[in-house]
Parts: sequence; C-alpha cells; structure tokens
Amino acid sequence: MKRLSPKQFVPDFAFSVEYLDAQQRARLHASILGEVHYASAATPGTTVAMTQLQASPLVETWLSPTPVRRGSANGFDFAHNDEVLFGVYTQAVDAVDFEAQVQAVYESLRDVARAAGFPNLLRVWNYFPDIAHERDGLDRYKRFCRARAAALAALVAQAQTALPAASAVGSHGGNLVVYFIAGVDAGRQCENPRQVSAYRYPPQYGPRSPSFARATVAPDGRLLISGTASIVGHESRHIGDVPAQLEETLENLRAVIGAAAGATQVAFGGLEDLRQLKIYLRRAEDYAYVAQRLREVLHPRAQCLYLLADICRPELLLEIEGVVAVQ
Ligand code: 3EB
Repeated sequence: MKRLSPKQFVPDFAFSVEYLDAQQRARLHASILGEVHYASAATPGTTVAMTQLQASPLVETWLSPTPVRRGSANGFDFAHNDEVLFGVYTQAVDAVDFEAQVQAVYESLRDVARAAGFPNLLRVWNYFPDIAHERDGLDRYKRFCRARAAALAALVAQAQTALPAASAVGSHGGNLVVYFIAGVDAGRQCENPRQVSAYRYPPQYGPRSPSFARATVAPDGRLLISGTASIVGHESRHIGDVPAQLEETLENLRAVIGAAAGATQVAFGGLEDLRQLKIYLRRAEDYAYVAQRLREVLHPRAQCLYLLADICRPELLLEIEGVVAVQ
C-alpha cells in the first residue's frame, strides 16, 4: 500500500499535486501530468472561470516522479506515467442539450481511460456555469447528475467499490471543464459515516443520485477527499451560518479521514494531515473568517486555494476538498 523509500525520506508516490505560485512554478523540476488554472472568465486562456481569493494566485499542478507521455482522444487531452493518467476536457457548455453533452463527455472519459490502460477512476472534478439555472423544474446540477449516472451506469451498479471521489462546483461563466485521475490499479472507495452516501441520496435531490464516493484511497496510499459540505445524513445544516457550516464541514472531513484510516492499514491522522485544499466560497466576504479559522486547524504547510464559486445546493455557502499526506 504505502511505499516510502527510507533512504531519501521521500514518499515514492505515483503522482502528487501542489498548488504553486509563479515563483514556485519557475523552480519546478518535475514532469507535469497536468495543470489547472483558475481566474475570472474575463481572463483569456483560463481553464476554470473562478476567481481566486487568497493573496497569490496558485496553479494546481499535477506532478509525476517519472517522465510522462501525452496524447489526446475523444475531446480529452491526457498525460500518463506507468501508474496514473490525468485527463482534461474543456468545451463551451451546450445550453440546448447539456445532458447529452455531459453523458457524451463521461462516456468519452470512460473510454479514453480504458483504452489507455487506466480503467480505474480515482478522482473526477466537474466545473460548469449556471449550476443553479432551472429548466422545466430541474436545475443544471440535477441534470448533470442524471447524465453522469446514465454514462456511469456500470459503476453506479457497483457503487460500493467503483465510484471515484469527485467535486461538482459552479463556475462564473466559462466552459464545462471535466478532469480526472485514473489508475492502472483500483483505489479504495471510502464513505462518511455521518452522511448518507451520495449515490443513495433520496429523490428530493434529483431524479438520479450523484455518482461519487466521499473519498478514494489511491493505489499508492494517498487519500483524495471529495468536495465536502455542511451536510449531515442527506440534509444541509446551518442555513445562512458560515461559521457553523465550516465547523460541520470540518467534522465531516475528520469523519472521512477516520473512516479511511479504519478501512485501510494507512496511518491517516486528522485535519492536520490535509496538505492541499480547495475551499469553495459562495461569498467573497466570508474569505477572511474562513481563512483565519482554517489557519487554526490546518498544518502550517497546508496549501489552500480559495475559489469564489457556486455550490450545487443553493443553501450551502462553502465546500472543501483535500488531499491527505501519508505519515
Ligand atoms: C454533497 O455532499 C455536496 O456531484 O460530484 C460534493 C462533491 C457535492 C461532489 C458531485 C457534489 C459532488 O452532496 C455536493
């Protein structure tokens, strides 16, 4: 499971992610699997149309310890080493038939990953504008969930073991962006004992439940935690109250990390072991409070990327995803 190389005291991971500023990026000597940029939709070349809130802009940089090979197929650009593949799709939203687009993207994603020899989905990110926009009584997020579930029907049927961790968050304009990490080997799916598994949410949240796991332990032992919010059971808690939503979210993150430690032999600790976090905030004015509170509970070296974004349920004010270091 965990592969530490004792001579170097450096974990020998199949991949890693760092949120780096321009100076750190310039000093980087590693193979790059992929990069994700975040900026307002007005910025040319932006991948995800979300404004960053912390002082220095960061680039989400996926790294490989070994050289990578690149390719493209079915609308995805990808890069892989011998163990993992990183793939990214970015295209204008098809506002006429969003569901057909999402279903096609997910079928392509699955096919691209399989054809390249990486059939195990570990982690997926989904960003698109107007997430709350309703048509015929269904908002775009619920349509997204229906289309994703249709494309991943086989995975949904074996939901306990095969679903990837995920995030699905609303951008402010821009493209539909879907990117993912897939492995030659399967990861291990983890759920949160405080929450109903998303794939079992009752129909009030949409005609098809969201197809994702609360976290994945990657084959090399890394814990990849899905977007996590102030939800207990299946209900949103603390409507309108950012401090309370934050504490509930932290409790959920602790619970997922604890469940992952219980389900594997890996010594995951707690919040202090989160190393990379993306914090999605609905309102820019909550940044100061959230950043100050997170500084109290996180490791000083934790990398935090704050994004102004629309969370998929209108009452949720924040959502946090993270990667946990292995001891
Ligand atoms: C939740 O727990 C909050 O649909 O892929 C978090 C992570 C959420 C992933 C997804 C949705 C997704 O239901 C929302």
